[in-house]
Parts: sequence; C-alpha cells; structure tokens
Amino acid sequence: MKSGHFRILLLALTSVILGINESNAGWAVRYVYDGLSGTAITNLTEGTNELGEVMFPDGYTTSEILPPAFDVRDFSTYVNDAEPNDYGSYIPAYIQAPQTGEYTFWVRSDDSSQLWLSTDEDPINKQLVASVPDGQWSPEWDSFAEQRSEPVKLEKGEVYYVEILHKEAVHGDFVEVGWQLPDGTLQRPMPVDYVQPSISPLWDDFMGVYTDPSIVDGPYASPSSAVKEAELVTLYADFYASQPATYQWYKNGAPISGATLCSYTFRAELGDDGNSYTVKVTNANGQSVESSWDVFLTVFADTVPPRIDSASCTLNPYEVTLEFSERVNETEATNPGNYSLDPATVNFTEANLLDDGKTVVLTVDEMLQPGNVYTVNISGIHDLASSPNPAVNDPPAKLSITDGMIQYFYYWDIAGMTTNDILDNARYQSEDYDETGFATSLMLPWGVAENYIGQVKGYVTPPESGDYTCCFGKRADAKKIWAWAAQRRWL
Ligand SMILES: [Ca+2]
Ligand SMILES: [Ca+2]
Ligand SMILES: [Ca+2]
Repeated sequence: MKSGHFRILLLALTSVILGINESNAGWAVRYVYDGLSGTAITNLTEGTNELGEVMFPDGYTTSEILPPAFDVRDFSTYVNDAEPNDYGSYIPAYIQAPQTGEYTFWVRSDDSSQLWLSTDEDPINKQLVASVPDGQWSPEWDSFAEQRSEPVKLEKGEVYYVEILHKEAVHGDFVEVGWQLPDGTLQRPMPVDYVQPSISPLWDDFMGVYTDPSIVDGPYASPSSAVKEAELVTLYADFYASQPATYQWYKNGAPISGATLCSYTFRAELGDDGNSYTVKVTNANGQSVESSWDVFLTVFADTVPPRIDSASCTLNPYEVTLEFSERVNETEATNPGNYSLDPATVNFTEANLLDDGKTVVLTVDEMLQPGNVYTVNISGIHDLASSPNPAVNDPPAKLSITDGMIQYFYYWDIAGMTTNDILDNARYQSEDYDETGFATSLMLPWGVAENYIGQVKGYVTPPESGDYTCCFGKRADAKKIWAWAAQRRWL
C-alpha cells in the first residue's frame, strides 16, 4: 500500500494548496470515482472499473475542495445532457453544531444519493438520515419523503461525522445538502461554515504518521476586518485536525469566553477598534497549533442616521411593513406611537420588529384604502450606534396601497347546500370563523374541503361610470356564490 499512501499524500497537499486559494469558513473534500455505470449507490460502493476492481473508497480518481457549500455544481450551468457521466461522489466530513437543539437535514441530487450522520465524531455510529432513492433523481428538495431527515438533536460545540454518497449515470448531475437549524434558519444548500474535512476513514493511515493539527488558511474576518460599530463580524479559518478537535479564539492574547467553535461571530463595538484576534486548534490527540498571524480589527463610529428604505402594504390592508436602512433600537421601534400616517385616517395599534432588527410590521385599526398614497412619518427611533443617530424622514416614505385585495373567511365543518345554511348558521352570524387571509382575486379555490362556508368580502371601486353586469362562475353548489353575493358592497 506504499503507492496508495503516496497518492493520498499528493492529493492531501493539493487540497491544502487549493484551500489557501479559496478563503472560506470551513471546508470539505469530495472524492470522485470515474468509470462506474449505473444509478444506484451500490454501483459506487460495490461497482468495479474496467479492470474489475472495486474503487471505493481508496481508489478515487480525483478530489476537490467544497466551499462555500455542500453543493457540487453550479445550478446556473445545469443542463440535461451535462458531462461528466458514469461516476460517483463521496464526501466524508465533520459538522460542528453551532447551536443546541433539533436539526433537519435534506439531500437532493441527480442521480441518487445518501446522507449519513453519526451520533458523534465516530463514523462507526453513522446512520442513514436522508436519501434520494436508488435509481431515482430529484431536482427538488421534497420530491421524495426520504429526502428529509427526522429531527436530529445536536449539541452546540460537539462534532459529528457526516458522509454523503452520490451516484451519477447519465444526463445532468449534482448533489446538494441542506439543513434547518434549531433557531429556524433554513440553509439550502448548507454552507460549510461549520464543516471540516474528514481525515478518517480515507486518510487514517496517512494521518497516523502525520498527526499534528494545522491551520491551513486564516484566520480572516468576514465581511471585512474594517467594520462599522454594531456590525456582525465572523472570524474563521480552515483547519486540518483529527476530530473531535476543539477551538479557542483569543482577543489581545486572552481567551474569549464562549468563543470555542471553529468560527467566532460577534457584534463589533467601538471598543474593539485595534483589537487583535488569534485562534488555537487542538486535535483529538491533544496536540495544538496557534494561528501564525493576528486579525487586527478596525471599527468605525456609526454617524449615519437610519432611514426608511421601503414602506409597503401588499396583501393585508391592515398591515404596513417598513424596512429601515439598518438595525434600530427595539424598544423605540416597537412603540406604535412613534409612527404616523399622512393623511391621518388610521392609527397604528401595534409594531413588531422582525428578527433582522430592521423590518417593522405595523398594524392599523382601519383598513387602508386602495388607491391612496400615504406618507409614513417616524419619530423617536434611533440606530444602535454608541451615540445613537435619530432616524430621518428623508426622503419621506410613500405608501401606495395596492388595488385588488380581498379578504376571505372559512368556517369549517358546516353541512348543507343552501344559502339558508349559511345565513341561519350561528357561527356565521357571529363571525366566528376558523381561518382568514387575503387574496388578489375575487374567488375561492375549488376542492378546499367538504362542508364549509367560504366567504370573501371587500370593496369594489368602479374604474368608470356606467352599467356593470356581475357574472358568477359555474358553481358546485349555492354556498360558494351566495357568500360573496351577500356581502358585496359598492362604493
Ligand atoms: Ca452527467
Ligand atoms: Ca443524471
Ligand atoms: Ca447608523
């Protein structure tokens, strides 16, 4: 196996060199096995080349680095007769969980694929969690139920072995992994920010000789080492260490409490200006290496006032969405008294700040009138600068109310076919509906359910004066028609 070791060494070095050219948080290595026909995963794991030899796992043809995501091709160049054909892919790697909680994983591919996840860093405990069935292919995330994993509980900071197997026969080809984090963040494809390449099983022999961990590239700061105060900064590096490795980030030579993931994200403060950051990685054998250079951070004071980038009211005429140019003070932004409309025909009763910290959803007490243009005024709202800048109405935010919104209501589990079954119903009379929402056309869809009352109501603004003829479409029974006819109002 001497020649085998030599080949692995060469490819490992090639990977290292590629890693230097591609700066990303995390990385993985994909092994490619050419000359294997068939669409099933077993055609990769048990298939033979033209010499009758099983190639998997040691006899791979080429390898490549996988930043910035678990995605082995560019979708924009995807065509149905794409070369190459008759090959398989194998991506063994480690994921360090950035949060504690339940994760969901997806895989999609052309042709079939399997996603294996271990209960810890040991490949021996791997379990099949998602797959595109043997002999199938899936351009979508949800073509097969098997493509989505059951919820998997992972612990923040723990390292888990993960493995992707992929088989391509002919025509288009790709494989891609997605995940949803415990906080609800959906990333499809999944970036390799918290991924490090596997050393075992392929590189076990090689790394048995060469066990020192190394920092292949980095550390770096993203989006930049020069940022505005309150901006998010991520420090990252590409590591090369037997797993489970541990990480510690340092500020001015002192360990930062809690900064023990393979990347470190924080909000820069003015006081961070001039700080230097380093990282140390310790491999499974307890051997450590520190980064050979520091990241020096420059933090600028924020003197730019926030303004409203957009004001919109799309489907819900009781709801206005404002998007600020930057994150704003939460207490101030959620006070409905800090907003007003001109003309002042309605009042804001509620203000909710979304997770991005800069989008505010406002509720009004009266329906906004279609065709109107309102000016949104704000006061008493500041950004998050250390010397907070007050938000400005410059230029004034204009809110144009879209025509053509209609509100619908559903009352479920109500039998009958006549209009009296609607009008005599106590729940209908007290407007005790089960579901409501807004639509852009004056209709309810077919085949929603059995035994229900559906109602749409709103206002019609005639575009010109004269005689109009109302025409109801072909109906299944009376309830659908009467619901609208009984409630229609003309302005
Ligand atoms: Ca192909
Ligand atoms: Ca294919
Ligand atoms: Ca600002």
